[in-house]
Amino acid sequence: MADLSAFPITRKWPAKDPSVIQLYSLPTPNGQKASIALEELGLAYEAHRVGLDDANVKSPEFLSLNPNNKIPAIIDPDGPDGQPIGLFESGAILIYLAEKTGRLLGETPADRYHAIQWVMWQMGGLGPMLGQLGFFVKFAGAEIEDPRPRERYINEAKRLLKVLDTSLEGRDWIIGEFSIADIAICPWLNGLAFYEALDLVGWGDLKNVPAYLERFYNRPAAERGRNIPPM
Ligand SMILES: N[C@@H](CCC(=O)N[C@@H](CS)C(=O)NCC(=O)O)C(=O)O
Repeated sequence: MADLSAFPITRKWPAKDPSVIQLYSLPTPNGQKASIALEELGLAYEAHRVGLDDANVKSPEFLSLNPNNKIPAIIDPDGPDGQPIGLFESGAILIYLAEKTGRLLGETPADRYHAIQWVMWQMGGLGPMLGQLGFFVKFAGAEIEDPRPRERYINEAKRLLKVLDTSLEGRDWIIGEFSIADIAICPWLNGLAFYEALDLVGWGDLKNVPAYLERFYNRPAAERGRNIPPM
């Protein structure tokens, strides 16, 4: 039986079965990436609900696994060399799970780099920009009178969506075949409806992105993973 007692997070969120991957998350766009990847890959795991309030993400136990106080994070009891490994940052988690199973990173070495390239595009561009858009359009930022931050993030979201739309021309998935890049990108596209920002970013004018998103959540694993752990 795996021993996870070296990970203080397991004191606040005890593992029922320490031999499987432990997921600490919430089904936000970043959280969904980890749960959907685990579902797609058919890996055994246990999901622990971590609220975004200080009592959870800023608890000493959570910070012991992710000093950056953000979900998702995982512990794999069967990491490299059979030793347990803890990981945070959804992009790193996606690459780790894909490499662990040898799946969802393309068939060829070139495809592998293309998948990683689009994961980086999502991590450095789409995610942060849409996150800021949500803040300035739907949350606290909506009260800020200066229109410039709101406009800036709306324009940047439009630009990124156009990049994606053009790159999807003639293909079902962003590198051709389904990969972790799609798992990184689609939960963020899905967040636009929650932010009530679809019209603002010109969703209706996009040729390929809306069908891409629908195709993604039509996958049974994506449909399951989008609600794990329950909000
Ligand atoms: N770059 C990080 C971002 C994760 C992130 O922003 N998580 C949010 C929820 S979607 C969070 O935990 N926020 C809590 C906080 O900032 O205190 C990743 O991709 O894992």
